[in-house]
Amino acid sequence: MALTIENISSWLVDIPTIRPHKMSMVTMGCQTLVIVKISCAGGITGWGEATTIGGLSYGPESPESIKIALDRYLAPLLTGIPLTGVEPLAARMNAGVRGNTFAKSALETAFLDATGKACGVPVSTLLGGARQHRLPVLWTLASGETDKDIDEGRRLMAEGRHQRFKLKIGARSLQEDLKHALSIKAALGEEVAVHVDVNQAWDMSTALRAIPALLAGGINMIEQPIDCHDRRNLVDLSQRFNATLLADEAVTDGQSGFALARAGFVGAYALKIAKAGGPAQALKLAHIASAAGIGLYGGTMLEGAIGTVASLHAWSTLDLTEGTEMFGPLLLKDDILTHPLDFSKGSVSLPSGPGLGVDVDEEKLSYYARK
Ligand code: MUC
Ligand code: MG
Repeated sequence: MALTIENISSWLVDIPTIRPHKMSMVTMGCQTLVIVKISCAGGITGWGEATTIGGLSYGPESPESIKIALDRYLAPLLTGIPLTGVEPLAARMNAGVRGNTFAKSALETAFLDATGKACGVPVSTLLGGARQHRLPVLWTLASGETDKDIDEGRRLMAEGRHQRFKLKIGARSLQEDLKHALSIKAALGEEVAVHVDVNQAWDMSTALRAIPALLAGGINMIEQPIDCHDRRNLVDLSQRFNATLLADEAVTDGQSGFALARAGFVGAYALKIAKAGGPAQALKLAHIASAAGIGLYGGTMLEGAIGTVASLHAWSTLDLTEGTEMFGPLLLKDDILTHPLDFSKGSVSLPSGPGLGVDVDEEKLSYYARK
């Protein structure tokens, strides 16, 4: 079966967050979703989404550059050509456009949605088949204030929403960060898994001082403590401590994942569809990691519902040793789906309908779309 894309439309959709989300590189008060709709011959449509975090502070693409890459460069490459699946799609995009994996991820997602609808199967089936239909979801405490984070964590646990948490640190001094993280961990309790994400803010000597202190306080997973290019020291940290080192910014696609594994890394990889160029491309990194004995974590680029559900279809085909953080839609004040995703009891359910299994409310889309 081949699909021919006849038209590609995109929108920048700004949705406020429920509270400021403070990370080492930026504090976010609003998320911009780059929404893509492809219309195919025969009347089939497909939806995709790309997000980044804080403009250009997280990755090499901004929402505006993603939209330009889509409209100006990728759309003309793809329209009017019959495509039989995600591999010919990726080959065509990669032959004409270097990098720009966030924009390519939105298009691969939309193409998978349309193909799933045309074949009458969920995207997870196209990606190998779901091994699980509910996926665990942690929550990130990142209000920027220790007491607020403790109250938020306790409330979410009491409501039965989340039992596992991530903390964003790295913006303050090491002393302040340690006090913040260890106070939250102590307040939430021994049983509650808490990990920290430093978003590359430390140098090696800071990491060597910080990790033993975090371990002593019961925090035993550390995400991207140092610069993503400092591969040698990331490998060293992963081998040195009885902690799980989670590589995020350091691994994007299969190639970077292979290079880090070959260098001797022994932690886990945060998978993100945007870093790899789409759900199918992210699975290539996952399979390389698994072959190398490296753990898997379903990561988010703080996507809205479409990017989140696309990721869930991919993650559902894997054995995720470290769970997921697919809470993006819960951080946003609103959604552009007709029916929101079903989050409950620290998990989210994988929609079972054809394609992504979700419907977009086009009135809401145009309400929130940047004019
Ligand atoms: C990141 O670096 O992991 C994911 C969850 C969250 O709170 O921030 C993001 C980015
Ligand atoms: Mg991270």
